[in-house]
Amino acid sequence: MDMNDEKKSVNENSKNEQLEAFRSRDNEDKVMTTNQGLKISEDEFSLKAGERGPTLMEDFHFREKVTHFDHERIPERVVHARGFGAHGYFEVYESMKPYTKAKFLQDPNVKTPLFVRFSTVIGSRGSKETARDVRGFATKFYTEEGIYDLVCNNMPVFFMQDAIKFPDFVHANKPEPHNEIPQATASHDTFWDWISQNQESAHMVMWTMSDRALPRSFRMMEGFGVNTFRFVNEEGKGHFVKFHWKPVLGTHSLVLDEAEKIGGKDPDFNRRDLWENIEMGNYPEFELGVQIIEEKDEFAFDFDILDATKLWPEEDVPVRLIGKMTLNRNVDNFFAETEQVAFHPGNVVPGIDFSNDPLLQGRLFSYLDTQLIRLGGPNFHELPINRSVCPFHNNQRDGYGRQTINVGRVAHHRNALANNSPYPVSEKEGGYAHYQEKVEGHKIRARSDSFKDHFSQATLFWNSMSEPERQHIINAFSFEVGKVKTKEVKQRVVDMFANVNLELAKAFAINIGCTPPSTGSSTVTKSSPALSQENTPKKAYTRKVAILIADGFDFQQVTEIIAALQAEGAMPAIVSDRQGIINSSSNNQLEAKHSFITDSSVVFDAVYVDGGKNATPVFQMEACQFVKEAFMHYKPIIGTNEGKQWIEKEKLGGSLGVFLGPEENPDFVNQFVQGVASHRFWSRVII
Ligand code: HDD
Repeated sequence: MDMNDEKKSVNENSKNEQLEAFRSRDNEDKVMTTNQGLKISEDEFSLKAGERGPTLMEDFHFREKVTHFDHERIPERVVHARGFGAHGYFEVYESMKPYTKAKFLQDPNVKTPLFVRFSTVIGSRGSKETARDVRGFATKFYTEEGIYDLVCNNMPVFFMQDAIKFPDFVHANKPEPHNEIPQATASHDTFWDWISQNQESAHMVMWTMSDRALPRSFRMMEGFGVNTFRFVNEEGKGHFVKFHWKPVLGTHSLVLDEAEKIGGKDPDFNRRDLWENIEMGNYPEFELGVQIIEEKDEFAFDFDILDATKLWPEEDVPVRLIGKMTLNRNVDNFFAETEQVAFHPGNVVPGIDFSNDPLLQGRLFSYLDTQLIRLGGPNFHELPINRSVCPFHNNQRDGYGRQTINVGRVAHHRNALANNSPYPVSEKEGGYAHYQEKVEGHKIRARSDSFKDHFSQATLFWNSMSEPERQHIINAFSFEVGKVKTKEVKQRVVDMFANVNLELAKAFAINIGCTPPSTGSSTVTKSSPALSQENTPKKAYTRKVAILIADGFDFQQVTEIIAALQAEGAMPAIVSDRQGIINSSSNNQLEAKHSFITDSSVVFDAVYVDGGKNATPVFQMEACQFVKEAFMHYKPIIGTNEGKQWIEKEKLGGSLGVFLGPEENPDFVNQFVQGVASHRFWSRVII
């Protein structure tokens, strides 16, 4: 049979339709059975020898039930254990034919289904989501030519240049092996010992000490393919390419104190945000960007384009936006989809190929290998979430958990018994052909001199930061390295980062009791505005605003402000000293779904306090605390009626981003809504 006979076109719904065949929703009104289909008469008492006697071995139902339970867990991912996934689709804006023959990048009318898993890296499966960490951003495209995995992080560089160092780095970063402390953080001796012995990590450490490591939402992070890949077009011409995801909502972060508190209040903060927004129809969107370098320009830069500790400054190599992904469907079952999904940077389609980046080369081994232990054998491609939507045929057989029943006696290539099927096809007919790059050299364990500048781009990153971003980096070093117990390690970190920027190293050295360095080596003055989050899009859309009201609140004023926020797509949430109905002074009612007991200001982006004529002293105290905390986190605040008086009593009136009215300022609602859209007032003086 010709392969083309069974080629189906892929559309937005192809994956969903395929998954439907595996969904089970038929438990309702059904008799309980064993896994063998036997009807069960009793599910609460095990079979015993006498009412007070021992349980009998022959109780097959008990054994089946408990055995299944005993085996419910699989090993968590060795890195990126905690993650959260969603389904969606991708559309290309215009054909990328000049650069790549990948089919899903040709036709703007085609919607390619996909699945994304966002993750933290170091924490275990149950760890808090707001830890200072890199975030994973892995996308599985179900294309008509097979699966394409784009396995990204939210930072564009990596800790090392060669994958052989990855196990050492992860061992140093994970909780220390003797006592498994600390969880989900790099703030300990082994991590900083490794960093200070591996100076190629300097650039990536600058990113992890920056606001990028504390994303406000998975919906508000960039994604970067990090490694250099290759586009190959129909003519066989190659171009180097780096991939980017740009969130339509812009790139936004939490502040450190907020992130730490949320870690306790709501360890699921990021997944809850993604889940709820998809449920509400606020579908997250990310544009796919590519940076392209011609092969003739491989050596035209002052860094090696195969070095994963280097980015390609966007001002030098512009990011071209070539398409958009929309996430529009939550999973039905976390384990079946998010936990069992298996990514692999080696899952490519014709038109996408690799470079000789030594980090990428190592990744191409690790991902398939890790799935074998994690998912228990070689048949994980048959799991519904991992199945390609285009047909797959080969002579691979058997193994744990095999589901396909391959009919017939032939499982070998080349055969005459089955008309030499399945058979390979030429490149012209869609067969994947590796890019024919000419390589030669001696077998050596060495690294090119072009990989040896470890600090210039770390300084470029520092130079590109706004003043508040720099202060956050100093705070982060002071916190993370401050937790290190070994003095020599701390001092080595200080001395290492003096090579990035002397003022930075001096500032955190003082905070952590080290000797401030007197010399630094960086002469780099270049900056890249694209690296600062100050220059990212900002919107009020989906920002959460706490509305603090007590009994006797001003219904007309409160509903006017709620309507103004909703008009911009912000999400007001009523908070009071109790959940339930709150009565206004005019006997109208609003329902509080949040209380001071269940929530605090850290899980909101802005605060409105109206108060209420019947507010108790305890309400006033709680509301003031709520507002003060939001104030400390530079958030927009608005006050009316009693709320306004409390804000003034706390001496917060007149501060930047605090809006009181209507008497003092008739335009205060409008200004507050604009404030919600600008997110934080960094120039506010915090007393
Ligand atoms: Fe990796 C998982 C991203 C370097 C080895 N990696 C993993 C995931 C992401 C990344 C997003 C989670 C996928 C998921 O949600 O299931 N990794 C990256 C990026 C890197 C990188 C952007 C730098 C360019 N990784 C890297 C190296 C190695 C690995 C150098 C090994 C030599 N990564 C793995 C792994 C994981 C993994 C052990 C753990 C779970 C999994 O693969 O499926 O194979």
